[in-house]
Amino acid sequence: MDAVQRSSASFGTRPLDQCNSLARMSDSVIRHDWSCDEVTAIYNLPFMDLVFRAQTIHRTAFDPNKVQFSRLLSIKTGGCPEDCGYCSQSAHHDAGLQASKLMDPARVIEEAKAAAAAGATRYCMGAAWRSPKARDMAPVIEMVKGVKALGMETCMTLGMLTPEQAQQLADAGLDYYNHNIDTSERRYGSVVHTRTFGDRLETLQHVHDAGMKVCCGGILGMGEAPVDRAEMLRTLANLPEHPESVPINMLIPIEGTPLAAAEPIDAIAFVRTVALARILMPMSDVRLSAGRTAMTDEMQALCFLAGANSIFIGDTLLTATNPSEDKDHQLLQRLGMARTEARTFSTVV
Ligand code: SAM
Ligand code: DTB
Ligand code: SF4
Repeated sequence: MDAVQRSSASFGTRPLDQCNSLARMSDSVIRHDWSCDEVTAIYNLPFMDLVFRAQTIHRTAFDPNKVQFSRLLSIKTGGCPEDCGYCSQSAHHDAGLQASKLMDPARVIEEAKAAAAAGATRYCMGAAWRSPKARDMAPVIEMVKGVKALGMETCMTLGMLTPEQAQQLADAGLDYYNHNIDTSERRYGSVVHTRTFGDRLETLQHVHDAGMKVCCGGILGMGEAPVDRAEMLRTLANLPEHPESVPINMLIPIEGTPLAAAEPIDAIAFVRTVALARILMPMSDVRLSAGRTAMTDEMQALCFLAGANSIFIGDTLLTATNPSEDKDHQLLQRLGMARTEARTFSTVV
């Protein structure tokens, strides 16, 4: 997708040319050659200029009053051999979590039906694995096929994949694979010690080569510097194709994990990072992911203004809490926003 810009597509219910007369298509040129200085300068723009620029770009590709709903399910919880410093599910930390076996596919499909009824258009299934074992592939493939048959988009996050596993999942019809880089390359080794930043990029390549859409983002509030946020997004924007989906998580501090006492990120810095994601990756879904329970309505509204266009709904993420459907409904109503129907990618010229 090194094409330059979208011309006459429509998203949601409104044709682009009606979305906003302020939209300047020249701002939404797709680039893969950002320098560190350029992205840092954007991140540090006066806040009003930054958010205006992000919102202007946002309106060239998306209906600004729509938000896409995804729903998460932990299909295999806890006991993970990786040591990610933020995660409740690592066997290296004691977060008091009960480890479970892989769920039965029939149960997963029942849960997905309830999510569809609540308005979710994408169903994301997560497993606490370093990578799936050969014996895991048949049940996860059954889950993909069953959830797809409900008419939902499917997403999985199962850890590292071989090219063969990625192809098996793609052949089963998996739409998205989530695999986050989580922070900048220079900081990665201080957050995770059991794999490298390069390992993450390798799986992303396998996912892309197998023809699936890439969902890749990170976590803010792990004690990183602004340059780490900018560099994380620069890595994603400079991939040969932008990830179709970019989740921006705010760290949920979990007792028993090494990052339990991390200094919370300033809300304005968080919004700056969302805006930067929107500016660098104009056509990607930018998902306001984990951590919404700790955000005010006003902070979430600023994130939407800065270009976030997707959220997780339902009161649980994988193991942590998320705002209730009622609370989200009230927020979107106050903002005059509505959920999107299934996402349609327009042809890029
Ligand atoms: N094991 C798989 C993996 O690591 O790719 C999938 C599950 S993992 C829980 C998915 C993502 O959730 C992580 O990459 C991280 O971005 C996010 N995450 C995990 N714990 C979090 C926390 N406490 N706060 C915010 N985000 C978190
Ligand atoms: C992502 O970036 N965020 C989601 C999804 N991808 C898999 C996961 C958030 C997990 C939050 C912590 C928990 O629920 O344990
Ligand atoms: Fe395992 Fe994923 Fe948690 Fe890391 S983030 S410990 S890989 S479940």
